[in-house]
Amino acid sequence: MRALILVDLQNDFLPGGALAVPDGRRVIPVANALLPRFDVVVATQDWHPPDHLSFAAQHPGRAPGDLIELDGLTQNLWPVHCVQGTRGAEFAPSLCQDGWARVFPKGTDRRVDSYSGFFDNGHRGSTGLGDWLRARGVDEVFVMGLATDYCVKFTALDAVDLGLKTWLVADGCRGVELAEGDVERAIAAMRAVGVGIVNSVDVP
Ligand code: VGL
Ligand code: ZN
Repeated sequence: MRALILVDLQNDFLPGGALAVPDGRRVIPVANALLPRFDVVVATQDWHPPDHLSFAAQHPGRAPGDLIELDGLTQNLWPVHCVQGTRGAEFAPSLCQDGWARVFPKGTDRRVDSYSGFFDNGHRGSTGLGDWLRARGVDEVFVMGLATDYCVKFTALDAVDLGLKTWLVADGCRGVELAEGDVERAIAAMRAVGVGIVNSVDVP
């Protein structure tokens, strides 16, 4: 059984949003076209409390892009984004939500960031997505969304770790690209652990 995992297709990651991913809007039609071809569709939702410690605003004198240590991990600081209950945290209005089986919120613990849709960055807490997929007999996942070099990447890497056959839908992703080459390096890191790279038209 295969599943489509839609990663963080939220207003704040689209142009005009707090953490806009360049060209991010281009992935919405890809998601809408793929959705009806999957029996199981799930979405992750970056869902932070207003005082989340990944926000630069929580650290006087720091700015987005600075690196700090948080909960024993290196943490990139971000602008305030995807705050629970705000418009920025909502899914893109043009995104079709028909047939979604479930939404998995992540990043809800203020002390630790959660790029992956499966686990927080310290791999201490789980969103339940892995168990949920296993309970439904899912053994193959197609991952797409925002952003290639953060949440998409870590979701795909964890999927591989969990023993799922994992595909990246390349045209369904865009990256933040804080440093030039981040997207290319993210794709290389995914490929290196066995993630297959496909375009949406080639999804069987
Ligand atoms: C993301 C940075 C911070 C993402 C989420 O969805 O890729 N990136 N929070
Ligand atoms: Zn976030």
